[in-house]
Amino acid sequence: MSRLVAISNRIPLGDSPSGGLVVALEDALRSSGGLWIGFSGDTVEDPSDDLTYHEGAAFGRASFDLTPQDHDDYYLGYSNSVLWPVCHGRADLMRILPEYLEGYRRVNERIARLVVPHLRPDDRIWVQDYQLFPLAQELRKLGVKGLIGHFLHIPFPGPTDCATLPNPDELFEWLSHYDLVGFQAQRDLDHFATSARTLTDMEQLSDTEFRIAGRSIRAGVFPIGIDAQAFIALARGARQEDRMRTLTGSQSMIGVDRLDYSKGIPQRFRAFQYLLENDPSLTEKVMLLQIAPPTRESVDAYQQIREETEHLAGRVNGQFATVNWTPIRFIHRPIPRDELAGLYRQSRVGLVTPLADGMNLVAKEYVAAQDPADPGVLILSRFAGAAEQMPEALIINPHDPGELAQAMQQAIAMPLEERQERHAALLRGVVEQDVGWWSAAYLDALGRAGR
Ligand code: ADQ
Repeated sequence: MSRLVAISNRIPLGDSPSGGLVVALEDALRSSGGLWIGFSGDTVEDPSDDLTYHEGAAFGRASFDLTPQDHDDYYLGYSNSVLWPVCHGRADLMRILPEYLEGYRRVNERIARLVVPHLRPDDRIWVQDYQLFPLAQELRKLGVKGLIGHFLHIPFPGPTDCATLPNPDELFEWLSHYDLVGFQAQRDLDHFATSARTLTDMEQLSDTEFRIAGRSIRAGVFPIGIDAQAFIALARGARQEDRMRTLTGSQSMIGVDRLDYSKGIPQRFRAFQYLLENDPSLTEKVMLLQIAPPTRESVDAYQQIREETEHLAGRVNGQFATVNWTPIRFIHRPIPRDELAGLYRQSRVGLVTPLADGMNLVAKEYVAAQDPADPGVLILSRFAGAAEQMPEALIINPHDPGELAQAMQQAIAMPLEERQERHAALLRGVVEQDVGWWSAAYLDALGRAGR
């Protein structure tokens, strides 16, 4: 089998806890003696003009540094102040500066130059996510002829959102240089087709074949999964000491998210407030544990979401707390994965209420962590890619506090038998369509997409 080369914005070095993507790529890379290339996380004024190799993994790892200017323009700028808000339906939060797009192009071009000397002619190249849309075009310019695929972890914008980008044509030009473009959900493939048709002279050849800018590409839906067996084992082995049940008779609900405006945390808090206002019998009986480590804090919109959520949690607690009871517990730190698995398992309700989300792995982790004999209930936003695969969850519109509050009430009161039935169906999907299934399905399609 030809070698797999994965290229992503960040490469995990050291022994930071592995998330789903890391596990997925590691598996796929190990089996093909592959190479993973990405940004080291270090910014330096004068970065090396070659990759740095790192020992200690079952596959090759090579990293590059960025200058502080590149990091500002490419990462914080175009990637996270333009593409991220647009892809998550928040064009109002976009900040367009000319140097952002220039920096984005410049860094992608530089990554291509760094990578090319390390490639072999029959490598399969798998580019990850929105930070690297232009990479295939840059690699092609340098003569790379082999298979190049892209996988987008976040939603693809529809035509109205796409049109708010400073350069919608260029986005499709970038994508046209890939052999295969993979999306999380059918919704994203549909958006891609509609946006390309609306904004370019794209020709659709079949459900999954397109001609853009004179080039043929394939596109497909490959919903990402988690390492389900590993997570089940982690949750089973979690310490039984049940901190959340120290509150006698209480039912606990859990939310775990990066503190991002796409995750619907304020909407979740407002729905909880609505629930407590309308059902006084829940006083001292129910609590919401929200774990949300801050990210991208130097981007204004992230400072605002942090202030908004802290303010709301304070208000709800001020309104309802008693000397024995704090309705919302808000933790701003990452939690070790074994502890996280245990907390999921102890929570009667899993709250996954994003306003927009590529997939949302927390929904799958929550299901995998449950005790099948006495499982909790997943409340899932219709705007998470996961909703397409998980219809047995309580599917809600996160914008409607009344609907969400009602789902919370239904989840808390749900009889054991119904909880077991819903959970069994959800667990089957999470186990069958796990992260290994995802990468195998994608790489199989990439292999067949050769020109
Ligand atoms: P994210 O937006 O980061 O990922 P998500 O899929 O929920 O969203 O993954 C978050 C991961 O971080 C989960 O594994 C979760 O357990 C972990 N995590 C979050 N908060 C944590 C905390 N406090 N402590 C420890 N771990 C924590 C992007 C897209 C998603 C898509 C993934 C993968 O936005 O839609 O599902 O990529 O493709």
